[in-house]
Amino acid sequence: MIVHAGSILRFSHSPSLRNTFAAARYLSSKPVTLKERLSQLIPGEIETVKSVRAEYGKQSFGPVLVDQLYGGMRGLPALIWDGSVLDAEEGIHFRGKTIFECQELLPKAPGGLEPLPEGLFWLLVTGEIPTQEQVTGLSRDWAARSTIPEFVEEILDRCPTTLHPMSQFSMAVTALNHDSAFSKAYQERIPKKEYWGPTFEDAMDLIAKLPNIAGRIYRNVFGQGKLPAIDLEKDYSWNLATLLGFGDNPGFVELLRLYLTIHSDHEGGNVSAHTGKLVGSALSDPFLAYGAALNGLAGPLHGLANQEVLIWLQTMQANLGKEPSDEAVKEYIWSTLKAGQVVPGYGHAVLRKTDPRYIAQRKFALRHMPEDKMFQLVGQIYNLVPDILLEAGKAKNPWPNVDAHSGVLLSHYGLTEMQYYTVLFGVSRAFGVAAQLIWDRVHGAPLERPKSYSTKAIKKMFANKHQ
Ligand code: FAM
Repeated sequence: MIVHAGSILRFSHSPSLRNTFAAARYLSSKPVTLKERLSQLIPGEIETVKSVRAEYGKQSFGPVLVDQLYGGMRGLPALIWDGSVLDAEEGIHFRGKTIFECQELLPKAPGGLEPLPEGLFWLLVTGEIPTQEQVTGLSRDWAARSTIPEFVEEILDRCPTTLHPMSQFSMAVTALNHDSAFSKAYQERIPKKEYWGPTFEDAMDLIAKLPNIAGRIYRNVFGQGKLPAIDLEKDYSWNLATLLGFGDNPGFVELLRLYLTIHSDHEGGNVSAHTGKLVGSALSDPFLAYGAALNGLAGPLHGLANQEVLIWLQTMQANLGKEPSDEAVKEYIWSTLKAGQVVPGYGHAVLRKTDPRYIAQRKFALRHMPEDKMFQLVGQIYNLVPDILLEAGKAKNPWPNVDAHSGVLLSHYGLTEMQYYTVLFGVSRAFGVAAQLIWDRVHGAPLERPKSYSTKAIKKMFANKHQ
């Protein structure tokens, strides 16, 4: 039996027919593409949201405290984000799956051990683990869409090498809006229920074009010669590694697969993800929305922390030598705190345990570079920082986050230009933001518009209430 995707499209919200579909997927001569699978899932998901809103729409999450308005909205329930949920103790779950489950379940490259980020994107969009064939199809689709317009190349080529790579990155991504399918379709007044289609195309184009942008920035800024062409038969990470000049190093390519998978999404409230969603809610296309998200990722308390960690570690090594004693390292950590600075790579607004993204990278390092002195220093610091942060008494979470580790792995393979590290974070974070932008258009998510208050209004509101 050969069942074509299109023929069962209309019935896919019925569970029994979904099973029929699942079987058909394997019997069909052509694997179902991500867009076909998405269109099968949409009717059921729209019904689910309708029924959740009908049943629980008037339920309360509890009080909103004045402190939350002043305190960066910590813990304030405010957003829907389907791709991932962050548990304070267990860390990120992508569509219910931990990083370690993803490492086990997602398809790998031939001979590789790390998951292909293509598979993670499929999981973020559909909630399903794709087949190897589907992931290969996605690699090919992205490679075919990867060319960037000449004028974007020129914008990048004209940037001074002193302009931070993240500024160049956000500029180039924003400029991709020139060819936005959503923007064009909106001007042509397509009906609202069809918005998701061109948004999907833009999301796919966005992800596909990031390697050529990121590669060009790297080569322009750090003088590494001409950009090679994308290979249509290779996976996304191999191509990105090749554009950066590291494609012939299998260890680096594997690292990139892991890196792009674990940095992709961290639920909706972090600065980059929320910015993407917020800007997208104005019906700005995915390029404009993600350009804005990148500007948030470029802040030192968010994605730039990976650059900050390496600067901090290198300064420590320059001052204390390559194998400093615990006492010397402790003193260095205290001197950072006493100077009024944060210890980069430690602490988190939501997490209260060691970030599993840190653990995944540590396991990778133990397999590939146990003798690396900088890796050993990262391990030594891990044994010292938490007690010091607890003693200092301010940070709610004394444990390391993802950024405490990533730079050391990249620099081990020779990617030592730390000002560049957040660009790689930005390539990965596009996966999570893009997946949510698609679903926001499916559900017709409205313009975000929370209420703000002045301090005067707050004083007036509560002046006579608690006396
Ligand atoms: N070193 C020193 N002080 C710290 C600290 C750290 N690593 N983490 C938190 N604190 C301080 C914080 O600055 C604040 O001090 P003030 O009251 O004087 O403002 C206090 O402890 C309470 O902060 P918190 O409630 O524990 O954390 P926040 O939710 O306000 O902030 C972070 C969370 C991530 C911004 C903060 O932990 C931090 O600055 N860490 C270092 C920078 C970093 O690694 N960022 C990357 C985060 C990462 F997950 C990502 O987004 N990529």
